[in-house]
Amino acid sequence: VARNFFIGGNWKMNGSVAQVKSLVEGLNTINVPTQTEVVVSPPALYIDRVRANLKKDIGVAAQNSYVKASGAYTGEISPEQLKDLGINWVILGHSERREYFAESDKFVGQKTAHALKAGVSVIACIGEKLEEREANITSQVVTRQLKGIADEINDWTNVVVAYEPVWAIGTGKVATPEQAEEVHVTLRAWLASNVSQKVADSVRIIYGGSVNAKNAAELGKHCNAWASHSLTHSLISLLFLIATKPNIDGFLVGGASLKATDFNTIVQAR
Ligand code: G2H
Repeated sequence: VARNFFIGGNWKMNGSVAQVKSLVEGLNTINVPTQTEVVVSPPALYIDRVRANLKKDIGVAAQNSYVKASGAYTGEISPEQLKDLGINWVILGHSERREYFAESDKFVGQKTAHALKAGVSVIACIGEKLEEREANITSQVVTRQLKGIADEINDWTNVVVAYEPVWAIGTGKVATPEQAEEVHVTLRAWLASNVSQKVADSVRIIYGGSVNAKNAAELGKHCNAWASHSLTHSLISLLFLIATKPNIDGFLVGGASLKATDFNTIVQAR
Protein backbone atom coordinates (compact mmCIF):
# COMPACT_ATOMS: atom_id res chain seq x y z
CA VAL A 1 0.00 0.00 0.00
CA ALA A 2 1.43 3.38 -0.98
CA ARG A 3 1.30 5.79 1.89
CA ASN A 4 1.96 9.47 1.27
CA PHE A 5 4.82 10.98 3.21
CA PHE A 6 3.74 13.26 6.08
CA ILE A 7 5.76 16.04 7.66
CA GLY A 8 4.37 17.86 10.67
CA GLY A 9 5.93 20.94 12.27
CA ASN A 10 5.06 21.32 15.95
CA TRP A 11 5.91 24.87 17.01
CA LYS A 12 4.90 24.15 20.62
CA MET A 13 4.62 27.32 22.80
CA ASN A 14 7.02 29.34 20.66
CA GLY A 15 6.77 32.47 18.58
CA SER A 16 5.60 36.07 18.58
CA VAL A 17 3.58 38.06 16.05
CA ALA A 18 6.80 39.07 14.29
CA GLN A 19 8.34 35.57 14.35
CA VAL A 20 5.14 33.94 13.12
CA LYS A 21 4.97 36.42 10.24
CA SER A 22 8.51 35.70 9.13
CA LEU A 23 8.12 31.92 9.54
CA VAL A 24 4.95 31.94 7.43
CA GLU A 25 6.75 33.98 4.76
CA GLY A 26 9.53 31.37 4.72
CA LEU A 27 7.08 28.46 4.61
CA ASN A 28 5.30 30.06 1.66
CA THR A 29 8.47 29.58 -0.40
CA ILE A 30 8.52 25.79 0.22
CA ASN A 31 7.75 23.60 -2.74
CA VAL A 32 5.61 20.77 -1.36
CA PRO A 33 6.60 17.59 -3.24
CA THR A 34 3.83 15.47 -4.75
CA GLN A 35 2.71 12.61 -2.50
CA THR A 36 3.93 14.55 0.52
CA GLU A 37 1.62 16.18 3.02
CA VAL A 38 2.91 19.09 5.11
CA VAL A 39 1.12 20.40 8.20
CA VAL A 40 2.33 23.02 10.69
CA SER A 41 1.05 23.50 14.20
CA PRO A 42 1.26 27.01 15.68
CA PRO A 43 0.18 27.94 19.21
CA ALA A 44 -3.60 28.45 19.31
CA LEU A 45 -3.30 32.23 19.59
CA TYR A 46 -1.65 32.48 16.19
CA ILE A 47 -3.53 29.75 14.40
CA ASP A 48 -6.06 32.01 12.66
CA ARG A 49 -3.48 34.37 11.23
CA VAL A 50 -1.28 31.46 10.14
CA ARG A 51 -4.18 29.85 8.28
CA ALA A 52 -5.07 33.18 6.69
CA ASN A 53 -1.54 33.87 5.45
CA LEU A 54 -0.07 30.44 4.75
CA LYS A 55 -0.34 28.92 1.30
CA LYS A 56 -3.11 26.39 1.01
CA ASP A 57 -0.98 23.37 0.13
CA ILE A 58 0.38 23.44 3.69
CA GLY A 59 -2.12 22.30 6.31
CA VAL A 60 -2.53 23.76 9.78
CA ALA A 61 -2.98 21.82 13.02
CA ALA A 62 -3.91 22.84 16.54
CA GLN A 63 -1.76 21.44 19.35
CA ASN A 64 -4.73 20.26 21.40
CA SER A 65 -8.53 20.16 21.39
CA TYR A 66 -11.30 19.20 23.82
CA VAL A 67 -14.03 16.56 23.89
CA LYS A 68 -16.99 18.95 23.64
CA ALA A 69 -18.25 21.21 20.84
CA SER A 70 -18.89 24.23 23.09
CA GLY A 71 -19.85 25.18 26.63
CA ALA A 72 -18.43 26.12 30.01
CA TYR A 73 -14.93 24.70 29.59
CA THR A 74 -12.69 27.67 30.33
CA GLY A 75 -9.44 27.66 28.40
CA GLU A 76 -10.36 24.85 26.03
CA ILE A 77 -10.77 24.80 22.24
CA SER A 78 -13.16 22.54 20.37
CA PRO A 79 -12.49 20.77 17.07
CA GLU A 80 -15.74 22.34 15.82
CA GLN A 81 -14.18 25.77 16.39
CA LEU A 82 -11.01 24.67 14.61
CA LYS A 83 -13.08 23.53 11.66
CA ASP A 84 -14.82 26.92 11.66
CA LEU A 85 -11.44 28.57 11.08
CA GLY A 86 -10.40 26.17 8.33
CA ILE A 87 -8.09 24.20 10.63
CA ASN A 88 -8.29 20.57 9.56
CA TRP A 89 -5.75 18.93 11.87
CA VAL A 90 -4.98 18.60 15.56
CA ILE A 91 -2.05 17.07 17.44
CA LEU A 92 -3.34 14.99 20.36
CA GLY A 93 -1.61 13.08 23.12
CA HIS A 94 1.76 14.74 22.78
CA SER A 95 4.05 13.48 25.55
CA GLU A 96 4.28 17.01 26.95
CA ARG A 97 0.52 17.01 27.44
CA ARG A 98 0.54 13.51 28.89
CA GLU A 99 3.35 14.49 31.26
CA TYR A 100 2.55 18.10 32.31
CA PHE A 101 -1.23 18.01 31.99
CA ALA A 102 -1.79 14.44 33.14
CA GLU A 103 -3.60 13.31 30.00
CA SER A 104 -4.44 9.62 30.20
CA ASP A 105 -4.52 7.09 27.36
CA LYS A 106 -8.31 7.06 27.64
CA PHE A 107 -8.66 10.85 27.50
CA VAL A 108 -6.38 11.03 24.46
CA GLY A 109 -8.57 8.36 22.85
CA GLN A 110 -11.73 10.32 23.66
CA LYS A 111 -10.28 13.54 22.28
CA THR A 112 -9.24 11.70 19.14
CA ALA A 113 -12.76 10.32 18.69
CA HIS A 114 -14.35 13.74 19.18
CA ALA A 115 -11.98 15.50 16.76
CA LEU A 116 -12.59 12.88 14.08
CA LYS A 117 -16.35 13.17 14.58
CA ALA A 118 -16.04 16.93 14.04
CA GLY A 119 -14.13 16.34 10.81
CA VAL A 120 -10.69 17.26 12.12
CA SER A 121 -7.85 14.84 11.31
CA VAL A 122 -5.60 13.76 14.16
CA ILE A 123 -1.87 13.40 14.63
CA ALA A 124 -1.98 11.01 17.59
CA CYS A 125 1.25 10.89 19.57
CA ILE A 126 2.60 7.96 21.54
CA GLY A 127 6.02 7.06 22.89
CA GLU A 128 7.92 5.54 25.77
CA LYS A 129 10.01 7.26 28.44
CA LEU A 130 13.69 6.51 28.96
CA GLU A 131 13.09 4.33 32.02
CA GLU A 132 10.49 2.35 30.10
CA ARG A 133 12.90 1.71 27.22
CA GLU A 134 15.57 0.69 29.71
CA ALA A 135 13.12 -1.67 31.42
CA ASN A 136 12.43 -3.27 28.02
CA ILE A 137 8.75 -2.38 28.08
CA THR A 138 8.69 -0.09 25.03
CA SER A 139 6.32 -2.38 23.09
CA GLN A 140 3.90 -2.70 26.01
CA VAL A 141 3.84 1.07 26.55
CA VAL A 142 3.28 2.10 22.93
CA THR A 143 0.67 -0.60 22.26
CA ARG A 144 -1.17 0.35 25.47
CA GLN A 145 -1.24 3.97 24.27
CA LEU A 146 -2.40 2.87 20.82
CA LYS A 147 -5.14 0.75 22.42
CA GLY A 148 -6.36 3.87 24.26
CA ILE A 149 -7.12 5.31 20.82
CA ALA A 150 -8.32 2.07 19.20
CA ASP A 151 -10.86 1.61 22.03
CA GLU A 152 -12.56 4.89 21.10
CA ILE A 153 -12.52 4.99 17.29
CA ASN A 154 -13.47 2.75 14.36
CA ASP A 155 -12.27 4.69 11.36
CA TRP A 156 -8.50 5.31 11.09
CA THR A 157 -8.62 7.06 7.69
CA ASN A 158 -7.93 10.48 9.17
CA VAL A 159 -5.39 9.46 11.80
CA VAL A 160 -1.63 9.75 11.57
CA VAL A 161 0.21 8.02 14.40
CA ALA A 162 3.34 9.82 15.60
CA TYR A 163 5.83 7.64 17.45
CA GLU A 164 7.90 9.96 19.61
CA PRO A 165 10.21 8.30 22.13
CA VAL A 166 10.18 10.73 25.07
CA TRP A 167 13.94 10.33 25.60
CA ALA A 168 14.50 11.71 22.08
CA ILE A 169 12.31 14.79 22.39
CA GLY A 170 14.23 18.04 22.39
CA THR A 171 17.28 16.24 23.72
CA GLY A 172 19.26 15.96 20.50
CA LYS A 173 19.21 12.16 21.00
CA VAL A 174 17.53 10.89 17.87
CA ALA A 175 16.48 7.25 17.68
CA THR A 176 18.44 5.24 15.14
CA PRO A 177 16.56 4.18 12.01
CA GLU A 178 16.64 0.65 13.46
CA GLN A 179 15.10 1.71 16.79
CA ALA A 180 12.36 3.71 15.07
CA GLU A 181 11.66 1.05 12.46
CA GLU A 182 11.42 -1.65 15.13
CA VAL A 183 8.69 0.22 17.01
CA HIS A 184 6.86 1.15 13.79
CA VAL A 185 6.78 -2.54 12.84
CA THR A 186 5.46 -3.42 16.32
CA LEU A 187 2.70 -0.83 15.97
CA ARG A 188 1.66 -2.10 12.54
CA ALA A 189 1.61 -5.68 13.83
CA TRP A 190 -0.57 -4.61 16.77
CA LEU A 191 -2.97 -2.82 14.41
CA ALA A 192 -3.10 -5.88 12.15
CA SER A 193 -4.07 -8.18 15.05
CA ASN A 194 -6.32 -5.79 16.97
CA VAL A 195 -7.89 -3.52 14.35
CA SER A 196 -7.45 -4.84 10.81
CA GLN A 197 -4.78 -5.62 8.24
CA LYS A 198 -6.18 -2.83 6.07
CA VAL A 199 -5.65 -0.23 8.80
CA ALA A 200 -2.19 -1.65 9.59
CA ASP A 201 -1.24 -1.25 5.92
CA SER A 202 -2.75 2.16 5.33
CA VAL A 203 -2.24 4.21 8.50
CA ARG A 204 0.75 6.48 8.39
CA ILE A 205 3.20 6.14 11.26
CA ILE A 206 5.63 9.01 11.52
CA TYR A 207 8.63 9.48 13.80
CA GLY A 208 9.27 12.42 16.09
CA GLY A 209 12.06 13.36 18.45
CA SER A 210 14.96 15.63 17.59
CA VAL A 211 14.50 15.26 13.85
CA ASN A 212 16.65 17.89 12.18
CA ALA A 213 17.84 18.86 8.75
CA LYS A 214 20.83 16.51 9.07
CA ASN A 215 19.25 13.26 10.23
CA ALA A 216 15.90 13.38 8.38
CA ALA A 217 17.32 11.98 5.18
CA GLU A 218 18.86 8.98 6.89
CA LEU A 219 15.66 8.15 8.77
CA GLY A 220 13.41 8.69 5.79
CA LYS A 221 15.24 7.08 2.90
CA HIS A 222 14.83 3.50 1.84
CA CYS A 223 15.27 1.23 -1.11
CA ASN A 224 13.83 3.45 -3.81
CA ALA A 225 16.25 6.18 -2.84
CA TRP A 226 19.44 4.19 -3.67
CA ALA A 227 20.76 6.74 -6.10
CA SER A 228 20.58 9.71 -3.82
CA HIS A 229 21.69 7.86 -0.70
CA SER A 230 24.64 9.60 0.85
CA LEU A 231 27.86 7.62 0.89
CA THR A 232 28.58 8.78 4.40
CA HIS A 233 25.85 6.59 5.88
CA SER A 234 27.08 3.55 7.70
CA LEU A 235 26.87 0.33 5.76
CA ILE A 236 24.81 -1.28 8.47
CA SER A 237 22.02 1.28 8.51
CA LEU A 238 22.13 1.43 4.72
CA LEU A 239 21.63 -2.33 4.45
CA PHE A 240 19.00 -2.25 7.13
CA LEU A 241 17.05 0.47 5.41
CA ILE A 242 17.27 -1.21 2.06
CA ALA A 243 16.33 -4.65 3.34
CA THR A 244 13.33 -3.46 5.30
CA LYS A 245 9.86 -2.70 4.12
CA PRO A 246 9.66 1.03 4.84
CA ASN A 247 7.55 1.76 7.89
CA ILE A 248 8.55 5.34 8.57
CA ASP A 249 6.05 7.52 6.73
CA GLY A 250 7.38 10.90 7.76
CA PHE A 251 8.27 13.04 10.74
CA LEU A 252 6.87 15.22 13.46
CA VAL A 253 9.41 17.97 13.91
CA GLY A 254 9.66 20.31 16.89
CA GLY A 255 12.64 22.64 17.25
CA ALA A 256 13.74 22.33 13.62
CA SER A 257 10.28 23.40 12.38
CA LEU A 258 10.86 26.92 13.70
CA LYS A 259 13.33 27.66 10.88
CA ALA A 260 11.76 27.54 7.43
CA THR A 261 15.04 26.54 5.73
CA ASP A 262 15.62 23.57 8.07
CA PHE A 263 11.99 22.55 7.85
CA ASN A 264 12.20 22.68 4.07
CA THR A 265 15.23 20.35 4.10
CA ILE A 266 13.17 17.85 6.11
CA VAL A 267 10.16 18.25 3.82
CA GLN A 268 12.44 17.32 0.90
CA ALA A 269 14.06 14.40 2.79
CA ARG A 270 12.41 11.59 0.92
C1 G2H B 1 8.90 15.96 19.71
C2 G2H B 1 9.30 16.81 18.59
C3 G2H B 1 8.06 17.32 17.87
P1 G2H B 1 11.66 17.95 18.83
O1 G2H B 1 8.12 16.72 20.63
O2 G2H B 1 6.83 16.90 18.36
O3 G2H B 1 10.06 17.85 19.11
O4 G2H B 1 11.83 17.73 17.35
O5 G2H B 1 12.06 19.34 19.26
O6 G2H B 1 12.33 16.87 19.61
